[in-house]
Amino acid sequence: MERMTAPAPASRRVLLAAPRGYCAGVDRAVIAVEKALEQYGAPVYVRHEIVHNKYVVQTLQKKGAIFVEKTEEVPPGNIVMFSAHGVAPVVHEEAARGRLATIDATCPLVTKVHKEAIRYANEDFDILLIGHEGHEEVIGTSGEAPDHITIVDGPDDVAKVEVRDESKVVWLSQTTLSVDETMETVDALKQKFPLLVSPPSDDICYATSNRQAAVKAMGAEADLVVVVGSKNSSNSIRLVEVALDAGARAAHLVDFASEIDEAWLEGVTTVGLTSGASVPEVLVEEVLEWLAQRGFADVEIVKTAEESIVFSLPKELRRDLRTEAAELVAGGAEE
Ligand code: 0CG
Ligand code: SF4
Repeated sequence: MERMTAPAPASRRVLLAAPRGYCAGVDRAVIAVEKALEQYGAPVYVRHEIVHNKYVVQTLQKKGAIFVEKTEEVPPGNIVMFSAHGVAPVVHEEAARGRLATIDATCPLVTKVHKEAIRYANEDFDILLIGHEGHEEVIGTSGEAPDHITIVDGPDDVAKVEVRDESKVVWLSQTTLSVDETMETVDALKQKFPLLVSPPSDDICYATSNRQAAVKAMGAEADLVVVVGSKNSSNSIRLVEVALDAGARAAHLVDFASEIDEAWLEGVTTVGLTSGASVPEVLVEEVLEWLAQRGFADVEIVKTAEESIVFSLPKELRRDLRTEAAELVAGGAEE
């Protein structure tokens, strides 16, 4: 009898992007909340999600962090922490009015863009801030100089941009944009304003660019790219777009392994896997396990950069903020 052999299945593999996951700014911000909880006990109020990740937020909530959207929601005499995405100066004023002690967990690379905005506004430039309208970071940066800043939300927005003086225009950007799309926007702006000045250094941060470069390197080979990250995480969403632009047949953003649809694996032999800058590695490990259970146990690392940046913790964590907050309230009562 002739022996029938089924065709051997093409070998299934995972291409795992490196770098992926936590950047230095996220690591610092999350540790800052944990330290504040340790130092002062719960609750610690955090204005806005400390980073845009569901799991991180839920984990910190369980430890006693309370996330609020408005400074006014924090009762006087408490500590409020500002998220990694940064805040406008008006938010610092709100905190002072509300007699709150503050810990600023704004990423130093976002602060750098704030400083550039202040400097160009002082020189009376019109600032074209490339970024996503309504994103927390863009709200914070534009709040530094609202009269000088116009938000440009991608290349399609360029046609409607108007400036006071074409010889005094500079572009700046949100830190977590698509590198390629931002260059398209800049090219279109340069066509319109030939004297456009560029920022002194890249505003899109190292973590954003490195994660995009890694996913680009694997995109063409992947039948499916899974990006771990939350739906409100700008840098994570960009990884899905970059994967598709690089040639991936499909790409999806998931918070957890449980959100992966089995149907996505139909006809797939190569899965690309990465995660946004606000995503803890444990969530990637869960996806790797989920994939291994379905025959994707062979993991190859696609490494395009080495990262070693670490930021020191916010300086306020070295002060006694509980006493400071109590004094603010006592001072308020005497008035
Ligand atoms: O990518 P965005 O700016 O939306 O933020 P996320 O919290 O996801 O990660 C980096 C930071 C801060
Ligand atoms: Fe800072 Fe970049 Fe991380 Fe944002 S993504 S927190 S700018 S290092």
